[in-house]
Order: sequence, then C-alpha cells, then structure tokens
Amino acid sequence: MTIRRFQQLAHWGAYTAVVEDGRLIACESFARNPAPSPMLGAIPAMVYSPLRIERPAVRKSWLLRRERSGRGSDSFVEVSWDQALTLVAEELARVRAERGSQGIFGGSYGWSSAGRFHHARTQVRRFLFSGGGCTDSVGNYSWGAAQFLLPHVIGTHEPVSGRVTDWNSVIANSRLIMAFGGLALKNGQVTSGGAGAHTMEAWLRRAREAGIRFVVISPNRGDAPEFLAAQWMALRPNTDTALMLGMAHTLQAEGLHDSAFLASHCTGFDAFRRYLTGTQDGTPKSAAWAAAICGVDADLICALARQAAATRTLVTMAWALQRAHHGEQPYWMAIALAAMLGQIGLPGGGFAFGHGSMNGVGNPRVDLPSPEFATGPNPAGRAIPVARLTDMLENPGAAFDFNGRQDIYPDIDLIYWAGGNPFHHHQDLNRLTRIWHKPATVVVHESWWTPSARRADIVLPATTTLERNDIGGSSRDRFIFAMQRAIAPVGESRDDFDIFRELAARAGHEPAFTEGRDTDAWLRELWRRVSVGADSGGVTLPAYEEFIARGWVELPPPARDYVMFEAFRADPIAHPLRTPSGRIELVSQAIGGFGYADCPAHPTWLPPAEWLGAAAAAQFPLHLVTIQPPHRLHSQMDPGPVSQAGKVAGRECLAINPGDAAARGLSDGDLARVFNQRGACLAGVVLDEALMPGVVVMATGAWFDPAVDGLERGGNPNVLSLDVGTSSLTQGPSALSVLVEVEGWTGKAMPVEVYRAPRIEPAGIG
Ligand SMILES: Nc1nc2c(c(=O)[nH]1)N[C@H]1C(S)=C(S)[C@@H](COP(=O)(O)OP(=O)(O)OC[C@H]3O[C@@H](n4cnc5c(=O)[nH]c(N)nc54)[C@H](O)[C@@H]3O)O[C@H]1N2
Ligand SMILES: Nc1nc2c(c(=O)[nH]1)N[C@H]1C(S)=C(S)[C@@H](COP(=O)(O)OP(=O)(O)OC[C@H]3O[C@@H](n4cnc5c(=O)[nH]c(N)nc54)[C@H](O)[C@@H]3O)O[C@H]1N2
Ligand SMILES: [Mo]
Repeated sequence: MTIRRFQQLAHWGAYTAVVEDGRLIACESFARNPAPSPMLGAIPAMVYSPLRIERPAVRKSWLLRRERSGRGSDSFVEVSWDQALTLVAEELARVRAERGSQGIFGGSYGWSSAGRFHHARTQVRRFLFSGGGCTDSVGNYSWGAAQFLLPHVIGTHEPVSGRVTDWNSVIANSRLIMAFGGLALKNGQVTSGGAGAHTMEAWLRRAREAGIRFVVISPNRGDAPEFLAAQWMALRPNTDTALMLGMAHTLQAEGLHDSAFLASHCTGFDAFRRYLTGTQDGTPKSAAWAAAICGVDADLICALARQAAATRTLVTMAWALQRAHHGEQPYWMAIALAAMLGQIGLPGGGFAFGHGSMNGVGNPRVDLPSPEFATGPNPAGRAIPVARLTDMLENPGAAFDFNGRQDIYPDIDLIYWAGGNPFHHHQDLNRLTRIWHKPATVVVHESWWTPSARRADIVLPATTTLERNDIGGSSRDRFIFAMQRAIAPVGESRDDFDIFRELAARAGHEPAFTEGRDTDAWLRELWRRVSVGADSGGVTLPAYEEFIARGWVELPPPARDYVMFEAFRADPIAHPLRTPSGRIELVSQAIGGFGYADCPAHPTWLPPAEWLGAAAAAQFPLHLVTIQPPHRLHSQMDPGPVSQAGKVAGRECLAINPGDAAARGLSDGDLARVFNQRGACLAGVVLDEALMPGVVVMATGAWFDPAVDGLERGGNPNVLSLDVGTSSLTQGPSALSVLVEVEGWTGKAMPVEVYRAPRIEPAGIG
C-alpha cells in the first residue's frame, strides 16, 4: 500500500489529496486554513460517482436522425473519441459555413474549476475565438447589474470585481456597519479561484471585538451570525431602495447630510434632492413613505439615519440585492446614501459590496494579479448580456437594449457549453426547456451527468482538477497554488484543453489556439506572467520547479491599509473618477440620455415586477428568496454526501416562517409543492422563525429533475424564478424577484431521478 499526497484546490478551499494506490481516499484541508469548509468532504465520493461521464456519448435520436427533440429524455450511445470529435468538428464547420460564426453560442457561463489554465469557460471561448469566433456573453449572474451600472456612477466596477476598503481599515475606524442582505457565513466558504484561508468569520469576530455595532437589514435574521449581536431590521425583499430613500430624506430634512462633500465630490445632488423631497413628483420619500413600502418602522428608519450620520459608518450590501428586478437601484442608492453621509474615501467609511457574499471580500492583499489564462479577441464581435440566454434563443433577429446601445439577437444553431450548468443557473427553466430544442446541435463538456449534460447531443467527458496539473488562486486570497495531478483520468475523460487542441488541429487553427504550447509549457508561461506581475509590485516569486514542488506560495501582506477612493477624496481634481463629471454621479446625464423608463437618471424607487406589494401577491402571497446553497457550490457536487445530508424529505429545503406554515397546514419535514404561474417544484419544509412572515427561502442548485408533467422533483427554484433583465441598462438576472404559493404535497412520493445516470447504450449503433 502506498499513500501519496498532492496539493489541490477547489473554489471552496485548498486541500491535500490523499491517494492510496492510485485512488483518492481523502481531502485534507490546507494546513494554513483557520476555517475549512465541510464541502471538501464531498469530493472523494463525487470523483468516483456512478454519475461520472466515462466515455464520449451522443444522444441516440440525434445520432440516428439528427433529431432536435428528445433533449433531456433520450438515451445516449457511447462512441469513440474519434467519432465524437468528428461529429463536433463537422457540426462546427457546418454552422460556420451556413450561418457564420455568430450561429455558434459559446457564451458558456459558469464557474468551472478553480484551476485557472484548465478553466473550462476560458478554454471553450478561446477555442471558438481562435476558430473564427462565436456569439459570446458579457457580464455574469453574480453582479451583472452592478458591473454595468457602477462605471456610470463611480467610474469603475472595482468594488464588486476587485477591492473594497480592507478589514484592517474597517476594524480600526468603523463604528457602525449597516449590512444590507446581511453577512451570512455560509457564503464565506467560497471564493472564485479558491481560497487558502477562509477568513470571513475571523474578520467579523474581530470587528465585533473592536466594538463595532452591526445592523443587519434583511428578510432573514439568519443572515446575521449570532456573535455579532446585530440589530435586525426585517424588510420586505427588494424594498431596500425605499428604506434608504427614507433615511436620505431624514438626513436632508434634519440637515445631517454632508453638503460640502456633496458639492465637492458629487454631481446632481440638487436634482436628486428634488426627487427626495417630492418637489419633482409630489411624493416626499419620507421615512413614513418608506415604512409603508419596506415594512420597517418609520421611527427605526429615522433613528438609523441619525446614528449613521453621528459616527463612522460603513454601508455594505450583499450582491444578492442587485440580482433582482431593478437591481441597479439599491446599489446606486447605497452610493447616494454614503455620499450624503460624506465618508466615502475615509478609513472604514463609505460604501462597499459583498462582505456577506464571498470569502475574501475586504481581505488585505497586495495589489498583484492572480493567475489567469486569456481568451484573446472574438473575431465575430457578437455578445449578449449573459442572462438573456432564453430571450436570444426565442427571438433571433429581435432588437434588445443594453447599456445605451441596441443590438440584434443572432440566430443560434449550435450551443457549445463547457464549465457551467445552465439548467441550474438560469431563471425560468421551463421557458428555457421550451426553446432548448431549437438549435440543431448542443455540445457539452462535463465530468458528471448534470442536467445540462443530459440535455446535450454530444457529451464529452472532462477530467476533474484532480486528474491534471494546474495553477490556481484568487485575487481575494493571499495564496497561489500549484495543483498537482493526483489520480489518473477517470474513464476515458480528457482535459478540456486536449479536447479543444485536437478539434483545433482538425479545423486547422491549432497554432492560434495553443500558440505552440502544450499544458506544461502553458503552466510555465502562466507562472512566468504571474512572476513578472509580482516583480513589478516588488514581490519575488520562486522558480516554477520550486513552486510546483512546494505546492503553494504565500504573498506578503500589503504595506498599508487599502481605503477605497482615498486619493479621490483627498483631491478630486488631481484624482478624478472615470465618470463624465469626474465625480460621483448622483444624477447621470448618460443614463438619463438613454431614456430608459426602467432606469432613470438618478436612484429611484421602482417597484419590481414581483414583490410583496405587487397585485400578483393576492394569488402568490410569498416572496421566494433563492440563496446560495450552504452545503455546496451552486449545483456542484449536489449528488454528493455533503449536499445530500442537507436535504429534507429527500429534496431541497424550503424555509418558511412557522405562522405561514401553520396557515397552510405544513409541519417540519413535510413534503411541499412550491408553485407560481411559471412552474412548480417539490421541497422539504423547514420551519424557521428567523424569517419574516411572507418570505420563504430556497437554496439554488438542486439538480433539475422535471417529471413528465413538468413538476420539478428535486427542489430547483429556478422553475419558479423570473427571467427578465434587471433593466434595459444592464440586463442582469432578476432571480430574486419571485412570488410563489406553497401547499402540502398530497400526490405520490415521486423519487428524484436525476441522481441516477441516464440510459446509456454501448457503442455500435448508428
Ligand atoms: N434563482 C437563482 N439562480 C441563480 C442564482 C441565484 O442567486 N438565484 N445565482 C446565480 C449565480 S451568482 C451564479 S454564479 C450561477 C452559478 O451557475 P454555474 O456556474 O453554472 O453553476 P455550477 O454548479 O458551479 O456549474 C459549474 C459546472 O461546471 C462543471 N465543471 C467544473 N469543472 C469543470 C471542468 O474542468 N471542465 C468542465 N467541462 N466542466 C467543469 C461542474 O461539474 C458544474 O456542472 O447561478 C446563478 N443562478
Ligand atoms: N456556500 C456557498 N457560498 C457561495 C456560493 C455557493 O454556491 N455556495 N456562491 C458564491 C457566488 S457565485 C456568489 S455570486 C455569491 C453571492 O452572494 P449573495 O448574492 O450575496 O448571496 P445570497 O445567499 O444569494 O444572498 C445573500 C443574502 O441576501 C439576502 N437578500 C435577498 N434578497 C434581499 C433583499 O431584497 N434585500 C435584502 N436586504 N436582503 C436580501 C438573503 O436573505 C440572503 O441570505 O455567493 C458565493 N458564495
Ligand atoms: Mo455568482
């Protein structure tokens, strides 16, 4: 018996792969991690799961007759790698010839692996770009609305994509942290690109020990860890903009706003004030007005405004708030509120986003690039906002608005997906299902028979990170990892890069795709680039061989605290923002000039299409909040032991307030049907008194498992969610604006079937 140990990395943490006689037996957390995620425990079972895709497979009726229908219900036929690659190459060539490159959708959204070279989404886009291009996607589901709003308002989207004022500055200076959407520790298990150290809880504890007062504004008290002793303000989902307007109204009515800062660093306060006071539309946005919308007492709103003005206050907001219809507004309004408080650019003051959304937000880190593999340019020059996937498939040739431009949806005939699971992540999955038969061909690279792999025509088995060498790391974490191949590829699976290299060779664009490098040469090259970047920041990294042998490096701490907009605050003339005015735009002429009714020129209370104040609430009286799952990363490893241990009645949980449950005759552990006009799913009831009445919570990511009649059996809430853009400006996903009703399930038990592999026939057919 030989035991060997290898450095490895997942988005949920770095670990040592323990391998006995060539077989992974355990994942031990990285020794320097103070708070490892239990999710590591899912990996060994999943790597050898019967759900692994072992060989290339083609959907039977597509193979025999090129039939488009049957995606999701047909059986598969295993084929040789040569036959599979021939089919893919022929289809790519056919679509390029018939429709041009834009007929291929390669937007392929998803998290893929923490390893940055074998990052599948990067690989597939690079492959398609080097072969003539494709229709790509821009933005993301995480903070898509913020990404395209913030540059208009503050000249950059760095507060969501990069750094915010760091924890050292906050702990030393903030006295009050107002956390919209809370600071749920479950989210701190994850960082894009992985984490050597899970630091979220430690920072929060230190902040509490430093005497910082926390106010958590959320429909769920559970979003505030107990040790924070936070004041909980329960508000109706999607009404934060109204609450903040009420605070802003109080500030200006009582003269507590910082007129000097608004005059020197902002533009548009006078016009915004006309909206606030009601001079513009006859409705003062007073605390009483806000209270009627958001459900928080007017007195509490006024008191919070006064407390915020009286001390050093940080306004931080979860990313979830902008993943809702009109999700631009709470973000813009948070900036307006912080501007009125006048503390932007001061240590521990101003606004920030995401402290409760992901591990590493606010981590002090030297400003050096993390490893990254580039896609290169897309010669097709076409892209859609990522969450407009179904719209695009449904409406070829139709115009859509996006960030001041109009564009036309292309006509897609081939979908190529690697590194994501759209049949988990997209909204209104029944709508996506209805149009999914439209393209002639769907190609998916996956390691497991996910719902999306099952809905493909050609499925190519991809290795997992354990089966290949890579380099991983996150710009929010101070470690960089060498990921060491620990086991042989499972089945006949291949690295995405090798699959694409072979396809590129067959189509004659291998040199452009590989630039003459194999995997090893690329890893050396990525390390060289990281080292050059580090060098220019005064950090010397070890030689490649030393890095690989050691398994990781730790970056030194930054020399000083990072305070967002410090230089701009100190001298707005010498260090203007990259906005048209060089200042914080409380009114944006650019946005106003676009003339969008759903995103006017200044922060505005715009009721979402679905919320507790909507007419539809008479029929569907519960607001469904779909959170990030506590026991997994999105849909990854859902069939594994850690995620499964969190299921109730064999499916995803529905958390509901005891009063709302009693009114429906529901008890803990019951099987319930959650439904609205778009769909229905089964879920296991969990009574939760930390939830405000009228609000129910489900985690995303249960593998999509519709029965023939459409009832989703596993508890995937995206059969319920609303698939519209947040606004014409950003077209982000509106996943968090959803009304539903819940009832006890009296039908038959309906086992979840998606945790068994689809029917697979051996090679030889066709
Ligand atoms: N209702 C609702 N929906 C949401 C959200 C919400 O809040 N509410 N949140 C949204 C957000 S923020 C996000 S980021 C998305 C997440 O959506 P996704 O990123 O699509 O979710 P994942 O489950 O992480 O999917 C990644 C897939 O890549 C596969 N994969 C991993 N490594 C490799 C590899 O090396 N090669 C290949 N070929 N495949 C690999 C995994 O097996 C997995 O199936 O969901 C969004 N959807
Ligand atoms: N364990 C785990 N952690 C993760 C992930 C995962 O899959 N698993 N995914 C990661 C990814 S890709 C992302 S983008 C981030 C996302 O980070 P977020 O989007 O911030 O995470 P969520 O859990 O969706 O939402 C955070 C909280 O916002 C609250 N909330 C929802 N709607 C409203 C509202 O209208 N107003 C207020 N005030 N509060 C509201 C909810 O109660 C919820 O608990 O999470 C990351 N962290
Ligand atoms: Mo995300």
